[in-house]
Amino acid sequence: MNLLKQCQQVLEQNWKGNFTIPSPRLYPFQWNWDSGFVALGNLHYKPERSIIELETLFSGQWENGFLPHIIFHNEQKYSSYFPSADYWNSNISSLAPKQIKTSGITQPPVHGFVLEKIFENNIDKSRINNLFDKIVKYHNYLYETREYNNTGLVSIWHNWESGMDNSVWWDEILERIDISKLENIQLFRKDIYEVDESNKTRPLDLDYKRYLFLVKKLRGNKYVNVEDNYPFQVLDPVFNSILIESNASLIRIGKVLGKEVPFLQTKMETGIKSFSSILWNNVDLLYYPFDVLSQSQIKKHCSGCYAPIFTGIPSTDQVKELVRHWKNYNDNVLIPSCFPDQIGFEQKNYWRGPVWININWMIWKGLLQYEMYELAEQIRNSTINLVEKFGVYEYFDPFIKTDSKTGYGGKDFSWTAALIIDMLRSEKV
Ligand code: 2M8
Repeated sequence: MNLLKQCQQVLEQNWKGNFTIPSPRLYPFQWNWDSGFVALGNLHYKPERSIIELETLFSGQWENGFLPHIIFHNEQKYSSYFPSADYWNSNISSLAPKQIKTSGITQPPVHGFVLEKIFENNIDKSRINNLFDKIVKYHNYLYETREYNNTGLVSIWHNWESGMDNSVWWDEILERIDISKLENIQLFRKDIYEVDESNKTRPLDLDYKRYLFLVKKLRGNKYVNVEDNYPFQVLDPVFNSILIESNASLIRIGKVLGKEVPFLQTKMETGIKSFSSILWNNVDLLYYPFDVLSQSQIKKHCSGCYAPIFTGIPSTDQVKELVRHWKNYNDNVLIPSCFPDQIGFEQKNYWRGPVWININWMIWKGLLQYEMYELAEQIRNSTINLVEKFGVYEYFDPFIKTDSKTGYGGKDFSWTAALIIDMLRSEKV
């Protein structure tokens, strides 16, 4: 079967009537940024599903605009995921929807730029209008609740909010949580039974204990705020690049719909400046996350260092510097989640080394904006070849030349399928 058909089949199989699960059994509910990427893939062959995907996702939006990272549709039917809906206990907040259970943390806000793509496909204007309002409300929440010191940059409060769960970026912060002082956190992990070699490809129990410690703290505050000394407060360049990209889309859509969003415009302009002053490192010539508690950058070379390219934030000179970094390392062109010379790098372990399709898709898109067509095309081809050769996996070995198994994690992974469809269907420039 050709790759396009194979990817379409994955999206078909994971479609649940009004939303798409990321992967069977391993992730049996609706995930926030996954749904955005899936909507982009569906636009190429089932465009109606793209808008339904977002509408269903926003059925989980809270009254204050917050958009959870998991919406537990039909939670009684699926028990193959931990932490479960009951663990999150979103009902603890009066702001959470009554009809459906959700988590209490969010994920990178991809929905604005996805909506713009849907809009370009001429899908029902009143439905676009509705979604537009909901996404604006979500961005307002982010700036009103998460903005750091009027910088136009927002904080994430959990490593799961980054979407790059066990990235080496978060190691030091998580290690500050003294687990010997934790009361016994019970783990009912399910993920480890759903993937091969889980001891090498998924986070450890100890990691999960720390993740749940943070969840407990957040739950204690009904997920609405954090104390000043709450340990995980980070200005993540990936999350913030995506936020700014989505803002720009909302501003453009708003102009056509006759709905101006000056608040988002101002925040976006301020945020772009703060990328230079807070997240750019002038010595290493990379973007890094900023840890609010220690007031310092997290200086580790990861795929996220390049995310601002997606949003057109760096100057052309900065992009050239950025590109030089990863090309020095990798003749396969694709960007690994962590570079092999970094402390904590692990070849097979999730966000600690493997190649992920969504981040490479973002860089591909970004390079096109900078008219770096040749490199962009190399990324597109390498990404397509990788999936063609090894399958529609969740993540891939960064040493592509190894003979052994190269795709890891969930099989039939939706965003891999969706973004490959998008790459296959995009005209070569
Ligand atoms: C992974 O994260 C979830 C928690 O949200 C997990 O490990 O259980 C991440 O790769 C995240 O980015 C992704 O959205 C999610 C579903 O694909 O899986």
